[in-house]
Amino acid sequence: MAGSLQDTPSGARLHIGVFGAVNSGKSSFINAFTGQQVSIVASEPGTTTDPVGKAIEISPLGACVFTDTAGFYDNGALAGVRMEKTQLAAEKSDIAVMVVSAEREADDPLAEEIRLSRFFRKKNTPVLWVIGKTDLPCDAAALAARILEETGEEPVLVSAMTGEGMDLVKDALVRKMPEDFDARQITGSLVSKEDTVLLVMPQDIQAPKGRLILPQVQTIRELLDKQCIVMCVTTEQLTAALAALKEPPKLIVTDSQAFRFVYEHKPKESMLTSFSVLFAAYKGDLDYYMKSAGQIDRLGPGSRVLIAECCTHAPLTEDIGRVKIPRMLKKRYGESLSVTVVSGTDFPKDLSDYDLVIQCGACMFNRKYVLSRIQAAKMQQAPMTNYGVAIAYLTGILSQISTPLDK
Ligand SMILES: Nc1nc2c(ncn2[C@@H]2O[C@H](COP(=O)(O)OP(=O)(O)OP(=O)(O)O)[C@@H](O)[C@H]2O)c(=O)[nH]1
Ligand code: SF4
Ligand SMILES: [Mg+2]
Repeated sequence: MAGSLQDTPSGARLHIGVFGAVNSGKSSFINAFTGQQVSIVASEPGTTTDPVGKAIEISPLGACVFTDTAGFYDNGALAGVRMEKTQLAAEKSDIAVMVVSAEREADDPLAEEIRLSRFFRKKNTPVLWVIGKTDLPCDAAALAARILEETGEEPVLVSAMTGEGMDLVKDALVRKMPEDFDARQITGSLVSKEDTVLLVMPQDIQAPKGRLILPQVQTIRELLDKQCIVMCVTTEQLTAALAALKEPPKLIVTDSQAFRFVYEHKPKESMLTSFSVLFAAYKGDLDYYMKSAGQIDRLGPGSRVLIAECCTHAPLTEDIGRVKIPRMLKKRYGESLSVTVVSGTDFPKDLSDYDLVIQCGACMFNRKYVLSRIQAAKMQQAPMTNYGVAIAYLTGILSQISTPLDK
């Protein structure tokens, strides 16, 4: 999802996925709740075929993405493919809204709804049950009682047609909002108010002309919000910047490429970390990534490594995942070490074919989605690290890095 510099990046927004049977009124619900025409509505079942995401600001929830999905109980030829995409949207959701039409009978087993809600429970994803189309002459109260009995959750009764109940949905979503959602910080407790932070940001081909890359922008913004004193330099200006400061900076954050140089030139009082390690902690499970990085030493000729990208971006010539990391690993263990690259939905369910999984930086994705991949790896006891941590480990600098886990 391309956004302007003014937008909150998609990965930092609250992802609200809307799920339910075909024709249950999911698209109408999103349109009515957001007050916008996000999705096409039709009486034909199976109208929404691909997940549709809409970035929107909703007070007091803040920056959200609503994702409309293809419904369950679709008998069409493409139902399997559609359900896989719906499942992927489920993995990304911070909160799930389960829409059930009031037209459903109270003794309907709601099989798919219950199955998906169990999946959400396992992931600790809050589910808000919504009974829609309550303007129709149906026994919504009996259906609500049945859902409560089955799930322990009290559904909110709404009508997209009249707008009834939408305020209750908003209140319920605020209550369901994961407690730590806004509290997560990129720099954690490494710095606080009035600390000086020096950012070393070599401007290479990753950054389009006139722009900064997203992790740099997000870090600067967070440090300003924390009322830190922020100074940004390219590698060449590091020494001059340090000389201009009365005292050494509390923290230096550098691009991984310049880590060795910065490490050798920094004042000993300053903590040092890298953008990629900060983001590994912000977006994933740094502890597991760091432990799994040790697996790199246990690889050998013939080992199998999976590079898992989240999206299908156009690869750069010096692509970290496709070029740099495979080159570093093969230099160590020879050409017989095999590297498989998968993107997006191709992430394999069975990881037993691989000795190590290396996850991308997930710049376009939210924490929930990355954690769902880490969870899958942990359940199979598959070591999983990420680009930033793997590079820091391979270049021997991981042990010298300050991380938000240190405190
Ligand atoms: N009376 C009434 N009809 C509704 C309401 N919400 C949706 N509908 C109707 O139900 C039908 C299906 O609505 P959609 O919003 O397209 O349902 P959906 O769940 O997105 O359907 P798929 O994308 O096909 O899975 C349409 O004919 C809507 O007009 C409502 O609150 N009241
Ligand atoms: S780091 Fe991952 S999400 Fe970001 S562009 Fe690369 S593959 Fe896509
Ligand atoms: Mg729809």
